[in-house]
Amino acid sequence: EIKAFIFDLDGVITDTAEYHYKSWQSLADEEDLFFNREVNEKLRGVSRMASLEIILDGKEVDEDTKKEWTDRKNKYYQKYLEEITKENILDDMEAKLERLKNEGYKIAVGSSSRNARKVLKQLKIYDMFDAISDGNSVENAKPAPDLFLHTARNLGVEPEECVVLEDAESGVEAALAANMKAVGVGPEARVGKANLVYGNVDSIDFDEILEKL
Ligand code: G16
Ligand code: MG
Repeated sequence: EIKAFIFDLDGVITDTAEYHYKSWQSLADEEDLFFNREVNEKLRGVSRMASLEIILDGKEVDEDTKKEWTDRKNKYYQKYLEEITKENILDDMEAKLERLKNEGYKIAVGSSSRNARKVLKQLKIYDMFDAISDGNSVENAKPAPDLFLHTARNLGVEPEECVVLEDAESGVEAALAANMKAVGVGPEARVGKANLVYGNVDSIDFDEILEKL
């Protein structure tokens, strides 16, 4: 029996990927690192430091420099976050969240981002959620199941009673590793391991999810 829905943030509720992209691009330009949209695509759902490692692609940099670079990227990113408003909620996601709440389901956010709470406040939906887990909540990032298990514990439900909505391969893997049902948002090549896949946020059908999972 499904009792809760756990939503990824970037790529499911809102599209902050573009701001992450621009922020990494600024850093890469300043530090002469190879970066483009194709590399950015690999950073979907990946934590901040792991993202830098993907960009570095084996290039050796000392820890202090890595820390300075990720801090600087985050400073750029946080500037973009100031611009975010309700308009940045994807499609009719807010109506969908409200409907689930009204039907008695618990709703939560499970995001890799350490800025997730700030983003939710900017979107003016922070208070809707029964639990919020972010990049500060657990040590092991997606694809480890820890973040979603932490969320289920906070909601007071069993992992088997949770449905996770994710746009990243690492997030789908994390949900399945947590013994939860996974709904993928995006192309099969990326989220095809999920129990149910929708091409985009707009086509997510909660009646179908409740019927099939
Ligand atoms: C998001 C993004 C990732 C980003 C990560 C960490 O994950 O998809 O690209 O690297 O958060 O963000 P921050 O630097 O703000 O801690 P999610 O899980 O919400 O899709
Ligand atoms: Mg995501």
